[in-house]
Amino acid sequence: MKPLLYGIGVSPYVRKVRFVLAFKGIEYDFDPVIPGQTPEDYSEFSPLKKVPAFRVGDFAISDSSVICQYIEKKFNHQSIYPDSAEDLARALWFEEYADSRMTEILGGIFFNKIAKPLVFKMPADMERVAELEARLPEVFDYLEKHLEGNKYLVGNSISLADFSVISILQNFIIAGYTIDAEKWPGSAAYHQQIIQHPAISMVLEKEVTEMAQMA
Ligand SMILES: N[C@@H](CCC(=O)N[C@@H](CS)C(=O)NCC(=O)O)C(=O)O
Repeated sequence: MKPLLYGIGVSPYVRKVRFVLAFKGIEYDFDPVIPGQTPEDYSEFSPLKKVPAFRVGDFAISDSSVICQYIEKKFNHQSIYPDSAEDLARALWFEEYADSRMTEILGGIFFNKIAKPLVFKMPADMERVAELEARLPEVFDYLEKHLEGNKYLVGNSISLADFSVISILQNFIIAGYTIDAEKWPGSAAYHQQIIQHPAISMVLEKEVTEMAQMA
């Protein structure tokens, strides 16, 4: 029986798990669950009623970070976690940074410009968008320090750090933005090359198909 991932494609937390599953070559079924409209029994394994949640047989668990660790331990494939203690800590930090500050700023822009009008049928709050746009340098200056001349955020291979950061960056791209290559050349170059990675491009292409089917 294939594992089952619950969630929606545009959630950066769901996308992170999808990158990890694609990277490890794990086939899975996808159960579309919209936050705020979760099925009755959903809170049994996702008590906060958030997406994603993940099931293997009788076992189900929620939270993208927990799910990624579960997948790592459960399936014996190429690791998403760097080997050395320091690089592991760095990768976990980038996951935390993507899930918190990047989601606050980039995800906030996406929520106000795209999700509010499309999903919640409310007008985009452009004042809030402008406030968040003013904070973009905080994020990209920080990423730039780690990316200038580097292919990956941590070490010499792709890791959970990249999957986490690219997940939320993708919502920024969907909201109609690009990374300013004049101000942040390392981040722009990194983004351009890493989205060609098979695990990442496969998931992003799948999302486009799913969105077209929903339209
Ligand atoms: N820490 C959680 C965050 C998940 C999360 O906030 N998901 C959002 C969708 S992007 C959600 O389900 N929100 C619904 C809610 O807050 O009730 C994770 O990493 O999975």
